[in-house]
Amino acid sequence: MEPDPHLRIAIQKSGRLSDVCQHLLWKAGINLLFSERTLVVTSSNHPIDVVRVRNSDIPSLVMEGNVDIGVTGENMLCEKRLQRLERNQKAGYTTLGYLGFGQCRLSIAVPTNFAFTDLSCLQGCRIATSYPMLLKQYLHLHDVHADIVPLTGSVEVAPSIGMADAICDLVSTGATLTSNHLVEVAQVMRSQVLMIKHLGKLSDRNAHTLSAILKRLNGISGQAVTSPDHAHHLPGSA
Ligand code: PRT
Repeated sequence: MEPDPHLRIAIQKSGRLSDVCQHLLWKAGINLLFSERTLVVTSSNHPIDVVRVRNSDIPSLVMEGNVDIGVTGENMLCEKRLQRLERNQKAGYTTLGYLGFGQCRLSIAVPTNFAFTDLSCLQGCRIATSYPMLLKQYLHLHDVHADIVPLTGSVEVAPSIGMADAICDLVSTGATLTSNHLVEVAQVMRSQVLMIKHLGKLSDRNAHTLSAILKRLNGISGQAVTSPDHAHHLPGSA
C-alpha cells in the first residue's frame, strides 16, 4: 500500500512573511529544523512537510492541490485567483482563517503635485502596479478608463521616471509613499495574512493533524483561525 503522504503546508521561503510563518508553526507545536537551502522541511514530531516557496506561487500551489495548506496575504490570493479565472484554471480554495499579521492595503497613489479630487481624475492615466487584475477590477467597478502598466517591484519609482502618472501598490506605514513624494488617494482592498486549504478531502490522519494545529493556533491570542464569512466578499473571491 502507498504510504499516506504528509500534510503539506506552503509558506514563503524568504521575505516579509517567512520568519513570522516559521514562528507561527513553532507556536503551533510543530518542530521543524529550517536551513537556508532545504525547501521541503519535514517535522520531527508531526506528519507534516513544510514547503518553502515564493509567496506569489502559494495560491496556485493550493488551488492545484500540490500542497494542502498555504499561508499567504489575501492581496496575493485575490490577484492570483482573478488571474487564474481569466485563464480558465482552477481557482477554488477554502479559507481556514486570518492570522492577525501582514496587515496592509492595496492603494492608488499619485504624485503630491497631482491635482486629485476624485477617481475621475484618473481617466486616461497610466497606473503602474504589481496587481494588474485587482486594479483592473477596481477601475472597472468605478468606470475609470486608465492604462495599467505592470511592474513587478519598486512600483513607487514609476511616476518619477515618467513611466506612469500614478501607482497602485501595497501600503502599510505610508513611509515609502512619502519618501517618493506620493500621496494615497484611493483604497482598492485591505489585506492580511490568511491560511487557505485545497478543496480536496484530506486523509483521516492529515485531517486530524490539521485540526490539532488549528486548535493550537486558536489558543494563541491574535490568531483567529476560523472561517470568516466575509472571506467570500474579498475582491476576486467566489
Ligand atoms: O517574492 P515573493 O513572491 O516571495 O514575495 P512578495 O513579492 O509577495 O513579497 P514580500 O515579502 O515583499 O511581501 C509579502 C507579503 O507581505 C505581501 O504580499 C503582503 O501580503 C504583505 N505585506 C504587508 C507587504 C507590506 N505589508 C508592505 N508594506 N508587502 C509589501 N510591502 C511593501 C510595499 O510593496 C511597499 O513597497 O512595503 C512598501 C510600503 O511599506 P510602507 O510601510 O512604507 O507603507
